[in-house]
Amino acid sequence: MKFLMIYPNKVMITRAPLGIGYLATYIEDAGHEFKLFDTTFISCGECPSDDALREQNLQVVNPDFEKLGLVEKNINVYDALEKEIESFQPDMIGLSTVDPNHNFGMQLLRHCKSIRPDIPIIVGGPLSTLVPDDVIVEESVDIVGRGECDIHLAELCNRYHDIKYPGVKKAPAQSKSKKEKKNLLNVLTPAEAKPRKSGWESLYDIPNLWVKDKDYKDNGIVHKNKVTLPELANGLSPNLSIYDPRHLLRPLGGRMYNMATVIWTRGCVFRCSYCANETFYKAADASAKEYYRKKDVKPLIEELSRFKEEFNLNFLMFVDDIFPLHEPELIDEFCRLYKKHVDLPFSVNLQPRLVREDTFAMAVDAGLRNICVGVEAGSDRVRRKILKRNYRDEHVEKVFAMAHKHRIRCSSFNIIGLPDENREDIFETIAVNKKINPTSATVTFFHPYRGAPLRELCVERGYIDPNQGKHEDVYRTDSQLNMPQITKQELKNIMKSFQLYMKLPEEYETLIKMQEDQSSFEARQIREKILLPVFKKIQDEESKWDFRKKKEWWTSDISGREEVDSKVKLPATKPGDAGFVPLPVLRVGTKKAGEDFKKELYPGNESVIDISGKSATIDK
Ligand code: B12
Ligand code: SF4
Repeated sequence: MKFLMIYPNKVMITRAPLGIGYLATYIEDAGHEFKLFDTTFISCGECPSDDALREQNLQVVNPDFEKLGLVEKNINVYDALEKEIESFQPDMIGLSTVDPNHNFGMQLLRHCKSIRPDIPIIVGGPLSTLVPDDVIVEESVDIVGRGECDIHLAELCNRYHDIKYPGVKKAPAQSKSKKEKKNLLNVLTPAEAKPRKSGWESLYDIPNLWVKDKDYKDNGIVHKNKVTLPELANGLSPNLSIYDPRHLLRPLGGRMYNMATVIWTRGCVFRCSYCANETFYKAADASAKEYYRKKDVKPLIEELSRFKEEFNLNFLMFVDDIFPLHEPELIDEFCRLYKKHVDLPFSVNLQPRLVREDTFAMAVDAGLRNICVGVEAGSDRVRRKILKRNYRDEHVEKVFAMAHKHRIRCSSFNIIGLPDENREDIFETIAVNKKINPTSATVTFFHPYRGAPLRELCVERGYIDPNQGKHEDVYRTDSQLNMPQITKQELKNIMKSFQLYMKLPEEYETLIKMQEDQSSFEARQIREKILLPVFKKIQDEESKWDFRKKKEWWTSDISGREEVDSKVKLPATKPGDAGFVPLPVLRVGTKKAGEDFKKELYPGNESVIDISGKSATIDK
């Protein structure tokens, strides 16, 4: 049978989602046809792209996306979907959603149902796992998939094939090795082996699925099955060839890479309150420990080296919630094989508590060149009490010190606008970032996505409406919380200035504060004419990382060495201290300081700026 999967990516967020990739593999492996309808490169609304939003908040420097074809096509997405259905003639339609794209996904499904009411529809993905009741009530939805459905969606296709094409043999399964096939069969539960009912009723007992009764409209019955966890050790690889190759074109530090997002482990042992992790493992009735699973190293390496060849990759981005640096033996095996068979620079996500010096050094030796670390909040109170993240500043500082020592790129991840967080708390986050000196700091607004325990607190305190449904693009653009201690506008202002506070020397603080509220002409002038030019100089330094070239160039050189060997000139990289390129020391409030500013920051028309006392004024 033919399965059409919809990926309703409304804001152009590139990177191929692995979940859909795995489902494609297992469906094809079971002998069915899989097609993806991906809206990433179709214009679906007014929201700017994710990368554009990050650039607006000074968090990254983007290459020219348009030149590289990374643009949204101006066509009607509903017409495009209709055409796809007409030409592919699917037997079943699937949709994969997370909270912010769920509403849009549902609009697409309603359209599908209106033109082809005969095609059954299944919705899955993180949102369906977290809040299945919110999904099953939708009229256009027939089945909800919960948890990791690698095996069970394929099983649904098998059974639906038998309903729709009784007696017709489906194409043979495509698993390449016997071992893989055995693995596929092993995961099927005894429930699947018992004698089945016929017709739609034969779908009622598939693990992980909630299936509407054939008489649902009259009796409202939903057949709910338990969520099981697939065994990962020898699992199949995701099919990335279903994606538009532009998903692999990713910027890092201002340069473009042919980069695949890949994953070694699934799950996480922590239970931070703003994250869906705890709700995920509870849905599967598992402990955090059981939920954290890994693929065996050998099949993982085979997968990565195959991807490298197939997609001509020059960088790998591991998206594991926590890369297993805390398991030395495993890392040792991984690093040895990775160096030999993959040999590409790579990036990982780390939890500060789990980082060890020895495994960190091994990973750097194998090609680790970028780390992403959740700092989230600088205030100990906010971090521990609100976010339920139990580590101290020292843990964070240690990880970034390791990155600097090994001269690799490092990003901090930060959230502002958390429940009960005030202005002072946010400035503690800025202070920690100043101290750890990351190459780049990603900052987002807290958003209480459905399924995160912290959402309940927001509802309880009246910070959000319990039925709040507008989730699109909020996490980069706006806070959605109405809190007494800080306004949405102030949060927006701080977001716009976070990078300036963090990267410019303290002497600039008065000026930065003066321009936080950008509603006046003066404030805009200070930002554009004084602060941004200085900031750009610092940011340019970050764009000089180049992992695409010779291996020797993968690490930075903070001592300013110009060459690796006599024939090859290195770009002048100083990323290890990228956040703090020496700037002229300014003494705000003195005549000398005013002159310094004029010369350094506003060459050509020095008369426009007058700095006196603690405040600066700009002549119009
Ligand atoms: C990697 C990742 C990303 C990457 C995706 C790139 C990539 N190549 O995968 C990037 C950075 C782009 C990303 C972006 C976002 N992410 Co994200 N991301 C993750 C992360 C860390 C891992 C996802 C993953 O690969 N899991 C492994 C695969 C195998 O699992 P899976 O994707 O869930 O797929 C399985 C099941 O869900 C199911 N399934 C999936 N689709 C379908 C469809 C059907 C029909 C069926 C039956 C089953 C099914 O079967 C799959 C195979 O087992 C998760 C955290 C997590 N633990 O899941 C957050 C997570 C999914 N992200 C989240 C969010 C909020 C976002 C953003 C909205 C953030 C933002 N505002 O920008 C965007 C949305 C992007 C988009 N348009 O979809 C939230 C979702 C919470 C929620 N309540 O919905 C999560 C859960 C993290 C969290 N904070 O809790 N993300
Ligand atoms: S460490 Fe990361 S993935 Fe794990 S629970 Fe916390 S936020 Fe979620």
